[in-house]
Amino acid sequence: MNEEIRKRTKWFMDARFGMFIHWGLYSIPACGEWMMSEKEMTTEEYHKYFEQFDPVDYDPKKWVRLAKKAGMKYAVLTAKHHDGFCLFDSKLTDYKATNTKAGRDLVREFVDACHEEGLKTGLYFSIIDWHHPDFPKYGDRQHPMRNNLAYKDEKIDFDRYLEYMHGQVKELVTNYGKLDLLWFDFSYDDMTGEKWKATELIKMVRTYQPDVIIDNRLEGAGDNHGSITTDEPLIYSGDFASPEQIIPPKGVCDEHGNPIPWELCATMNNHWGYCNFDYQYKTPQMLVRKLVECVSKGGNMILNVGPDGRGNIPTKSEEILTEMGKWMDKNKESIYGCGISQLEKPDWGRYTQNGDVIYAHVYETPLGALPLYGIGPDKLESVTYLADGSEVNRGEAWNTVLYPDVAFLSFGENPVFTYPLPDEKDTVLKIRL
Ligand code: H79
Repeated sequence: MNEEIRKRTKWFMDARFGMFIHWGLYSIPACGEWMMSEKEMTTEEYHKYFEQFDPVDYDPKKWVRLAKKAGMKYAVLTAKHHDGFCLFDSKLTDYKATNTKAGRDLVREFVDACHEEGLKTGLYFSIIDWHHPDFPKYGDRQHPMRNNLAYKDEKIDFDRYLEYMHGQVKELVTNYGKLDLLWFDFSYDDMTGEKWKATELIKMVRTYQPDVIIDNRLEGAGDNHGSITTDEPLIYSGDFASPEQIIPPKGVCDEHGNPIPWELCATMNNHWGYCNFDYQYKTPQMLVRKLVECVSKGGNMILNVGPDGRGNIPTKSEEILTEMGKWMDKNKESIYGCGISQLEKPDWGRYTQNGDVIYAHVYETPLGALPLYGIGPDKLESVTYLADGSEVNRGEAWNTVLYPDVAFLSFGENPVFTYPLPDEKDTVLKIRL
């Protein structure tokens, strides 16, 4: 990984946990952000949501405070998703929040809220646009009009689209103060890299926001992370890989096998945009474990919420974030600034590590003493429960012939480590060597 990327991404790698916010016109029909494409709707049909859009409860401070409560360090809002509707006051289109009942620039309020509350600020921007007349339609993989013969022989001027798209990105990077993160979405098939005039785009972005960190989707597509994994990343390679709804089994490495920054983006249920029939929420415990898994593999997790059309984050999402926050309150030290451990993954859970300090995330109650694989009994300096700082009993060093590299911990009477392990409260041990 080049030094520039390492420097830029320092805060991001330390932060580890962020909030993704998918919000737009699609929040009104409430069946996910791909609705326009899935239902193959024309812009005219979709326009009714533009007319209805009236987010009377929009208060981004509430969102940002909830993110903080959950232990998240950054937030990323969809300034524009694939449907082309802009939450910001773009001078290049009328298709924007300013012209709805909202009557104002909703991105500005979000950015201001992040800045005020001290959260790193990110904007998501779709490089795909299903509203713009010069974006490819018939035959395009995902365009709502992909099957509409009326567009079969339509002439478009893609350069005009690129000028529009670049112009909007320029608005975002010049009108809202310092941005910490830009999340472009997404390249596919041969629509990648220079098809988007990505070199020119990134040069422009870096002129105004030299330190902003950028995802890899102007180049990377699907399983292909792009040139970010090579010694000579292209200018538009981005700063981090962005696996979607999958934790890479071994994290993400460059071509030499060295870890590079990455961020899992994941939903709490099965949709990004608000969906009023999707109750398949992951539990807070599962999501905490996924966060720990990301950290233990050198990555971040950006967890999504999909506020409804009025601007409210669903109660269920709020509950989950609150529960995760309770865990984070006690155990955040094992997340922030932490990463891959020098020790192999133990059977009973996971290790994260920060310098010399190892954090043992214990998911399974041991049968008797807990074996700390990879730590010789004489190497162990101290072990405490991260949640309350109390000391964990050192077990007897036993069977040092068979297990020379395993220190054993006995939990016996310590009430923090109850049996069985309480749900939603995975125990973290802080180990100094
Ligand atoms: O913004 C979120 C998604 O809308 C976007 N990226 C995240 C961050 C995304 N775009 N495409 N994909 C994710 C992958 C494509 C999934 C698809 Fe489908 C499968 C498109 C059509 C079939 C999912 C299922 C969306 C519609 C049906």
